[in-house]
Amino acid sequence: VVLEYELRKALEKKQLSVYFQPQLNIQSGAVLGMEALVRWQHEQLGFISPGEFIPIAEENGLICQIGEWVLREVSHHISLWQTEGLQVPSIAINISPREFINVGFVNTIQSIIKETAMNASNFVFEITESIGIDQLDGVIKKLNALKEIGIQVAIDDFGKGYSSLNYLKHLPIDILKIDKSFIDGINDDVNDYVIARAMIQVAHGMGMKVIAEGVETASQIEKLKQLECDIMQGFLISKPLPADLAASFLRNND
Ligand code: G
Ligand code: G
Ligand code: MN
Ligand code: NA
Repeated sequence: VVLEYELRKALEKKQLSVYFQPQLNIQSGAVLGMEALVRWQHEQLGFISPGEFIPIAEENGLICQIGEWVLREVSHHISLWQTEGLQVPSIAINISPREFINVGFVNTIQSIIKETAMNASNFVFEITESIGIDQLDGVIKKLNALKEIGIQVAIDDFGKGYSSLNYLKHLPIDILKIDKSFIDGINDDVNDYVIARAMIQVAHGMGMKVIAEGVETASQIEKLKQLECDIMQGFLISKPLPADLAASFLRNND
């Protein structure tokens, strides 16, 4: 109740910020991307987790304004970093179903990209299985429109929800992100291992790249290397970083 009001204020008063979590090539360690993750520092309440406020924003529709703000903010940082001479990898942005289903979604994205003079190939949009399998035709059309602009599409938290393989079969997806729950058990739980292996095989067979989410141990990296997973992301490599530290990360890994 209060949070909704506070969140509106936070957007106006610029109390939100974007953090960036690096995504590395598993074999070479090169930085291939970073995921943008929104953060909220409240004056009195302190840090409020996106796990808490994103669902509220999805419910009251504020997520659409947050999403536009995140895209502008990310664009701003990309410009700055490029000016500093940094090699900026693609930046992944989480898109909620509520944003995606908006009639004007693609147009809004297109005009922000134009207005901020960005190259669309700087962006990967992460969608989840909850995007709506019942309106598959509409989803496909929109994803194709995004891809025509030059934006890549990743399917996030893969394996956690429903209709997973049906999504892969029908949607124009470039990157599959294996949900952290499978990575957690990849060394100790044979089911997690076998499922992760199958997901990587299926994705590669369909020409997709694979990102392992939530990598926390060196032995997970070893397993993922064996399975020829492409990209890793997780606390072992780096937690999500504020923009200045993300820039340092890019500089140090150049
Ligand atoms: O950063 P953290 O792992 O705590 O994020 C929690 C959840 O909030 C994740 O599901 C993540 O996808 C979501 N999230 C973080 N930033 C954004 C954002 O900018 N937009 C949307 N729609 N979701 C986000
Ligand atoms: O739903 P989505 O995959 O977008 O959420 C990403 C969330 O996962 C972010 O909130 C991020 O902080 C969190 N995250 C990223 N790497 C790790 C990790 O290695 N361990 C844990 N516990 N969380 C992680
Ligand atoms: Mn994500
Ligand atoms: Na995820």
